[in-house]
Amino acid sequence: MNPLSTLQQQEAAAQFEEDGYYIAPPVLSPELIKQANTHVDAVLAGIYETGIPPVTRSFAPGEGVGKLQKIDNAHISDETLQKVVAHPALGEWAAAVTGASKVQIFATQLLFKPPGGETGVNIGWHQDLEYWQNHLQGELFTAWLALSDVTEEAGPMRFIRGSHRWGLLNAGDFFSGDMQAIQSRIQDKSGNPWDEVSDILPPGGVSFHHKLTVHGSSANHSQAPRRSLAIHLLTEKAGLVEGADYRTAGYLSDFNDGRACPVIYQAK
Ligand SMILES: O=C(O)CCC(=O)C(=O)O
Repeated sequence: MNPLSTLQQQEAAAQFEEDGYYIAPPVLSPELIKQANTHVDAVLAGIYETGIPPVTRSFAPGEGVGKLQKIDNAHISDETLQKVVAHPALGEWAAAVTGASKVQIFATQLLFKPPGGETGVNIGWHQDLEYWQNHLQGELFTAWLALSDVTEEAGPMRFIRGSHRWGLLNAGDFFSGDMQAIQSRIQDKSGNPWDEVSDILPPGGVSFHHKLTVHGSSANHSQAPRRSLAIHLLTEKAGLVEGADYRTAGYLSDFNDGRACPVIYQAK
């Protein structure tokens, strides 16, 4: 990939700061995405190339058909997924949106949203920091990489523009099916208008969102599964909450392990 121009970097950083998200041009090649999907299928089926199982998964292989499959740190189980999440092009954009000199992965989630159905396939409105606040602090954010065509019909992630300025509300719930109830709870707490933006991405496209940006997604009404990797990142301005024991912290428990948490950008 060509290095990003100063203008591209400035535009990305400005939008991230203003809106709490940034939708980048496609970053990964169709060939790599095709390969990645073959390896996603293997991990879903419980075939772990490295011999290391993912840190957690919502359903055992073969179970949870028709439900949202969430596999935490699938990249430790598979060399191709490792290559994808640590791709230097993602690192370049991640550094551009934050202005960071170092960007490192601290966890990933493989999300497989099957088509159809109204329950068990959405992701409730939430702020990511709700799930990290006991263990991590500072500059934390997420790269969300599309592995399939994420159209409006496919149940794309939706951001609430500007919500990264609302503070930590602790009113969300990733696992709730009742989007309307959570929206009301968040709006009651924040008192701000609700401006939804769909994160429409082609395969290989990536978006970035701030740790406080409210986001969620509805059911997949397209014909194909919605496939993605949420790659959670920290910069040189972030670290562990003092005294926090990350080893018992579910999907954060691989924190600082070399394979699970590669550095994907380092300024020269
Ligand atoms: O995949 C989605 O719709 C939401 C994912 C998410 O919550 C995240 O990337 O932080």
